[in-house]
Amino acid sequence: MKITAARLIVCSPDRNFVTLKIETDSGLYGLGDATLNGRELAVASYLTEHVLPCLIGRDPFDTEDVWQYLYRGAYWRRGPVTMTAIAAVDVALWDIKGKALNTPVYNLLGGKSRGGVMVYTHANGRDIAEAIDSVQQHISEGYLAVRAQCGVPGVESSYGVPKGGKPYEPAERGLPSESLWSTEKYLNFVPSLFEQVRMAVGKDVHLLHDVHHRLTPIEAARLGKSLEPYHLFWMEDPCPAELQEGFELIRRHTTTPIATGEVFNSVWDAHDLIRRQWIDYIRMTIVHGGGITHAKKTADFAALYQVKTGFHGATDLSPVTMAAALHLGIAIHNFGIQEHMAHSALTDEVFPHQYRFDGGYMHPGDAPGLGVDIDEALAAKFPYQRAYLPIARKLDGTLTDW
Ligand code: KDG
Ligand code: MG
Repeated sequence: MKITAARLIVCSPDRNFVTLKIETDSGLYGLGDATLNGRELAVASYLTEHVLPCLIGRDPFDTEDVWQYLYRGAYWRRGPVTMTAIAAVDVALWDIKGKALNTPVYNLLGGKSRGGVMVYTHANGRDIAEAIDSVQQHISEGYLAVRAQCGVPGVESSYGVPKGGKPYEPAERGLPSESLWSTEKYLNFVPSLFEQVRMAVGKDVHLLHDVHHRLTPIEAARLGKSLEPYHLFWMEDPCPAELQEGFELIRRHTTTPIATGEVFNSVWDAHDLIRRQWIDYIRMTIVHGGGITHAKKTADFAALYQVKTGFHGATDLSPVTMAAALHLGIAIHNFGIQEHMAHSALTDEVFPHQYRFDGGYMHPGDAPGLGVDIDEALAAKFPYQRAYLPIARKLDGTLTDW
């Protein structure tokens, strides 16, 4: 089989997505997600100008060789733009491979290690009462694990809390908005949030929380310690992770499990975090971390150190990435949990898919390949619109991590 064509579909059904379609001389095609929130066209250009012309004539079964060709062969390597572009190609090739062999992708990755993929979803509220309602609502929908975020008194527009009654969506059209941040107010508030949520929902529900890179290691250590009585499933991205050894300090002080890595793009970003066992869950996602080929290797490396996966799954990762994550998640032994922030009904219509939610677990479905398609005619009705993630400043105006 040979690749005959490769092109991008850029659309915005409620939010921007960049999708790669690779066609072959057999008539089969595969889809890959190339969405990098707020920097979509950089990846589109990298693919169109530099990658797609090199794919024509290659055998889509050669996922390892194509991956090395795009990674080592470029000389310039790593970084979110490059690794998202490589991921799009890699995932599309796995999709073709599954279709050609008439089997779901999970069968090519080891088969099923479990009956379903446990997912967590997002609960949020402007105050604690609303946050508790939201957690309970998701429990009644069948979720076994829920991430709780809440407005912090005295802090305008806290991370993860929707504005104006709309579902929470991180990227906004127009230029980047600015939000204000106070570490002191946050650290004083969050333990009371989880004290009340835990009291309301009992011991069995898995509760998670995303700090979104906003603390220093010693502040994160204090937070982790103060949350210990409420037995969180994890404390996510407690601080920016460029300084991997910062996590050693957090670890020394708290038994609250730690997850990080949604902004990572290769195993080298997490190398020390994993081999020193400074984290419990690695969140690097398939779309930003070089595709199924590299995510599988990263998961296997993490397995040696009893680190599990907890792949990023926000709405800026398209249904193609969600499907890929479910195929990999059901296959690997050290799967931990999968994030599931549901896409809008319109996004789901543009990307018809086989995966489904049932009683707290998701299943990738048994269709050959990934089990996701794109309705190109519908996608064309929703053209790309520039959008950005917000930025954050401390109360004195200093730019800080959003
Ligand atoms: O594009 C950024 C979002 O994906 C991110 O803010 C969401 O932190 C996030 C999460 O855990 O889902
Ligand atoms: Mg996060």
